[in-house]
Amino acid sequence: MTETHYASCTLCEATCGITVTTDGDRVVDIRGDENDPMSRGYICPKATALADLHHDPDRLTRPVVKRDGRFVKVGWDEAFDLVGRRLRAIRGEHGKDALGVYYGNPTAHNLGLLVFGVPLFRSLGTKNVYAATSVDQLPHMLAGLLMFGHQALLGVPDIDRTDLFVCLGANPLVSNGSIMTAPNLRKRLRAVRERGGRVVVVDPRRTETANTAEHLFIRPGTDALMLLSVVHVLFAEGLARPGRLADRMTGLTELRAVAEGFPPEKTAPVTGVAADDVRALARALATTERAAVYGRVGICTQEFGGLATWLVVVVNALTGHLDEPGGYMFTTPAIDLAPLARLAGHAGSFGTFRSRVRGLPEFGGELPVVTLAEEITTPGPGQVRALITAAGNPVLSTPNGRRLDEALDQLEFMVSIDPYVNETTRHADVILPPTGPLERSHYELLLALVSVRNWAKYRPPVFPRGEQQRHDWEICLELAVRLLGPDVPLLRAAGRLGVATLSKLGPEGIVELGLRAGPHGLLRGGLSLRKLRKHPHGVDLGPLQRRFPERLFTKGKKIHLAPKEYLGDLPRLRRRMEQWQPGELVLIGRRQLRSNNSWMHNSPRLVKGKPRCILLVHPDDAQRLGLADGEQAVLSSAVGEVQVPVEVSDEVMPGVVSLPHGWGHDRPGVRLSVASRHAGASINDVTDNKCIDELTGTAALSGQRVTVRALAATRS
Ligand SMILES: Nc1nc2c(c(=O)[nH]1)N[C@H]1C(S)=C(S)[C@@H](COP(=O)(O)OP(=O)(O)OC[C@H]3O[C@@H](n4cnc5c(=O)[nH]c(N)nc54)[C@H](O)[C@@H]3O)O[C@H]1N2
Ligand SMILES: Nc1nc2c(c(=O)[nH]1)N[C@H]1C(S)=C(S)[C@@H](COP(=O)(O)OP(=O)(O)OC[C@H]3O[C@@H](n4cnc5c(=O)[nH]c(N)nc54)[C@H](O)[C@@H]3O)O[C@H]1N2
Ligand code: SF4
Ligand SMILES: [Mo]
Repeated sequence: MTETHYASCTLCEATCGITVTTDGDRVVDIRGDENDPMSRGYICPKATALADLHHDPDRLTRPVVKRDGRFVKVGWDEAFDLVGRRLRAIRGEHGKDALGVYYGNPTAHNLGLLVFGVPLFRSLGTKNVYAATSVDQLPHMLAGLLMFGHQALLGVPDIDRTDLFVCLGANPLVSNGSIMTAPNLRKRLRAVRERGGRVVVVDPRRTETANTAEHLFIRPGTDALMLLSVVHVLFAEGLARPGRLADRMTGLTELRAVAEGFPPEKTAPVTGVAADDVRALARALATTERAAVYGRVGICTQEFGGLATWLVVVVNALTGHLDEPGGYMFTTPAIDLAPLARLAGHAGSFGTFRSRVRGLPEFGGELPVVTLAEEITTPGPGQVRALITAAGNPVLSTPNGRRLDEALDQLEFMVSIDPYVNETTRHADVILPPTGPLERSHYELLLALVSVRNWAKYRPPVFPRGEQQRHDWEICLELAVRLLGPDVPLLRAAGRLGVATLSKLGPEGIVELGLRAGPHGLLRGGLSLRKLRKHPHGVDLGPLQRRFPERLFTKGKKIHLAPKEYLGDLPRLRRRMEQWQPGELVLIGRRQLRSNNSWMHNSPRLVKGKPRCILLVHPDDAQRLGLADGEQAVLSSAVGEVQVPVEVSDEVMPGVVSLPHGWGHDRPGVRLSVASRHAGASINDVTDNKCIDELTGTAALSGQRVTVRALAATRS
């Protein structure tokens, strides 16, 4: 007999509502949930792949332990005993910093990892906590911290009400939006144009999004220069009008002074964006009542990611679009993590300590992952000797992945909380596999902070978890008990409840407490878990509201437009501008609709068809390098090289080549039977972990210098 369930696709930030039809323990069908107030029936091709994931014979459902180089199934107690014993011994002998942690992207989409995992990692007391943050959104969080006083204050473009959407370094038609939860962006962007508005995409590639919009090519890594020129024009032409919040803003004088040195005519040769286009953009932003500048991963993971991300906020503020409808706004989430985090002392921190080997700054209590490999391989006090990974695949997803791949082999012990034996977890001594997305309940804790409307959604599991399975939160709670004993902040935070009660409470209990304490909870008839259960499609809480100044966490509720950290980084940018040479060949990435970072290539329906790990090369460069369409080429850098097929395309600007990330599944020992037949090559075997945004320690994945040669030429 078939049954219908309402669930969420937790693969990306759009978090679309889905309707799952099951027959016993089988998924029969997955469709968009027409009644979800946010997604209204929209899904992308990845949602149906949740069925492949659920039924994937390669997915682990029981713990495995490595014996004589092979993984063998064991019971949970045996696995937990081993992990507890080994990690305690290593910590006992070498101190807390000897334990390292890396947690990855799916954490953000997993209630259990958020409320039990992250607090566990923080409670271990080690400096060596690493996350996907530093190959992703770290610069956005830094801007939140330095400008508004809280790392969780991330601005969201009010896309449904804007008349000018300027999109830098993002391709929402493929990524489905990031720090902008807005399912069906194709429809939402079409609506902007249909109401007479404009969409302008600034990107080194004419992306799928750019194809439906106005497009300006920009040379990778130069957004900060272009944005400074926008600021220059705003001041020079008397267009800087911050509006309602002007009285709260500090740093206007400093901004005017620094922007003076960056007129568009001076930056244009380096950025590739014509001075006239920059002037026109500045004027349009200043004169359009509802406009928003939005920047995403392309402006974060580059040499000047900190500066570029800061300047996006600055331009929104100077043109009066900060915290205004149709502009750059802030949410009112039903569970508001920002004040809770502040209570717990986690409003954010930057540079309070530095990494041991390279001296990179901590952010939010975590170190940049570009330095993890050397923290493992460099002897001395504080060396990482054991590693916990959770929901991460840093061998494929962080720069110089080969180096990390080798470093993992030197660990004394490694445990991974992950459903797959993949490029990273193959190094583990123990793998603890959690339940899958259809086997656990879900509440959108994080994405409600970055959504284009306010809403709340709770979804019970589609399938009950099997007797022999464990949820991520159960695994993390058990590890907390084994590693830390009952007297840990994680457990203390819940009062004197103790492990048994916490385990009974589970993520649901925590959601219930959070809802009641949240801004929608205290109202009469406010939100509770019971109410959310009665609305299985989710509850719409309306459009974004003005939140400033109340929402500011700075002293005196100020908005700091020119923090000294950014001003101090400007000489580095100026040097780069002055030393720039034409003729460099640089590498950028590319996301693909049927991929999800590195980990969904084991779904037959997502990988079928032509190979997709292909290098895009501009026709001028192809001619110069003697490359033809379909030929194999060698892409190389200072740290490594890969062999990839070439597609000659004027989609990329001259001097730029593009390769998608997340491929390279041919390493020995991975247990991904579908993915390894469509292996591709890993872009991060070529990216250098020494190329970083020096201000923030974020990986500069984009804009690294590379060389490309025809494979045939190599042979002859
Ligand atoms: N289908 C699919 N969806 C995904 C993912 C996936 O792997 N596949 N990953 C998810 C994750 S983890 C994230 S963080 C989001 C990211 O979401 P987006 O930020 O929308 O992701 P990208 O498609 O990588 O877009 C980055 C764009 O920046 C451009 N770019 C590169 N360098 C520069 C530069 O220096 N300046 C400018 N202006 N542009 C530059 C690239 O050409 C690219 O078009 O997507 C999420 N959604
Ligand atoms: N060159 C280049 N590199 C990039 C990027 C780029 O654009 N270019 N993008 C960067 C970005 S934005 C990101 S976010 C990172 C992603 O970096 P990571 O998060 O390290 O990598 P993912 O590929 O997302 O790997 C996710 C892992 O989590 C496991 N997993 C999936 N679901 C769950 C779950 O519910 N619980 C647990 N415990 N495990 C789960 C999967 O099996 C997989 O091992 O990659 C970054 N790397
Ligand atoms: S856009 Fe696709 S992957 Fe993202 S939540 Fe929706 S269905 Fe899932
Ligand atoms: Mo990401």
